[in-house]
Amino acid sequence: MRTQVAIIGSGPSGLLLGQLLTEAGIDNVILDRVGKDYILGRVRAGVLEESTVRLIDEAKAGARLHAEGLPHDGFSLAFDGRDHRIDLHGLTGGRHVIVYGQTEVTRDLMQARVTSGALTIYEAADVEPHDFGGPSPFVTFEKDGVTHRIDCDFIAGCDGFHGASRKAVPGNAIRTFEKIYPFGWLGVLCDVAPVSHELIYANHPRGFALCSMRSATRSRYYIQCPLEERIEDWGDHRFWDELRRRLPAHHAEALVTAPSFEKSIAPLRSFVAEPMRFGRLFLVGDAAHIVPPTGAKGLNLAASDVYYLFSGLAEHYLEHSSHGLETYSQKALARVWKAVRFSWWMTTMMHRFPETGDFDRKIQEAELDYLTHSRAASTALAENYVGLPL
Ligand code: RFL
Ligand code: PHB
Repeated sequence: MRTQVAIIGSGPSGLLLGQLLTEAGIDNVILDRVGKDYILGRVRAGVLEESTVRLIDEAKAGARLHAEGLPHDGFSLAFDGRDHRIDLHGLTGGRHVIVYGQTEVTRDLMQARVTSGALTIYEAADVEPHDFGGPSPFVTFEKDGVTHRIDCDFIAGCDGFHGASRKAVPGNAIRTFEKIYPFGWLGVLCDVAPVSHELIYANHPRGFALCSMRSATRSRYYIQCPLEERIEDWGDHRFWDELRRRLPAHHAEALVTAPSFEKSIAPLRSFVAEPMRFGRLFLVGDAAHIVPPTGAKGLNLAASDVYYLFSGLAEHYLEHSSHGLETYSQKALARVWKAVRFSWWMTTMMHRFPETGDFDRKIQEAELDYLTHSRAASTALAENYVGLPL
């Protein structure tokens, strides 16, 4: 088999890139290790920047997002028992974010791909990129006991943090940077109206909590927990009790609960691999970088990588210029590091660190006080949250 761009991974970055390429008339094939239902069963991000929405529109997959997504003009930072609203709209000259789940983005992109007739191969085992240092790369995989080969011009490694693409790069060609946080997030999903119409990020002596949502009738709640916690030990009652304790009293009283139908613990990590291009192999999204979810940047960064790579590929095929592909890694990493910094900063400011002494705690209090009382500081937070320019 032959295609122009072989895409490894059918998460949001692989699907978005595939749809943009298909719309531009550039042939592509997507391969994923798992099946469609498994991918749609993963519950992840929920906040989209406007530039991510524009790209989904360009991929002709934005209709449901515009009908059902919830525009948010602000959110609350809760500490000392009170809400401190960050007015995203007022501080950024009218910008906002859209709350719409990653699962739904993925579903819409999958549907657009089916409509366009482009090929996706699910349950492809042992996917491996080859010869990307030279002019004729190819990808091999196993399907139904048979080994297959796809020859291509370029390979896009959109296969997440644990994927095969980054692992295929020789160790001496790549540099990685990592920070592991000493806690995780325990998250639940349930069908009940959200406690507030805006997101609440709470810093409390018992730990961080986040009240988010997927729609007017579906809530997503998280609490900071030690990494060694076991999900079996967290019945719904214990979760709701702990969440209430971490919220300002008026929210705790207003919280309506329902049985959760998804519950999981995610570790928090910052990670960047440099560069993001190795000859004809390009790393995209979580394959190249991970941010802790506190800044809601993971999915949005995946989308901005896709924007730079798609622009480079379109320039290559339609304008016969290699400039965009040559500068991909540099452009993507400049935006990645700013989001890594923002996510690290939000995480540091909002969580309780087990080893923190009195001095660090006082600094955290001063930071929150400054942030919520200085327009300049609030503006810096708001412009990063709605998304820096591409
Ligand atoms: P994905 O979504 O991980 O998709 C990668 C796809 O590649 C496939 N794959 C392979 N295919 C072939 N061969 C292999 N060897 C393969 N290995 C993997 C996988 O099956 C999968 O389909 O990466 P992508 O597309 O770059 O998208 C990135 C986003 O998913 C990610 O940044 C966010 O979801 C991060 N993230 C969150 N971000 C937020 O902004 N807010 C959140 O609340 C939030 N929660 C989360 C998250 C990520 C999580 N992970 C990765 C465990 C919660 C979790 C649990
Ligand atoms: C979510 O709704 O899952 C969510 C929202 C905001 C975040 C992280 C996760 O910062």
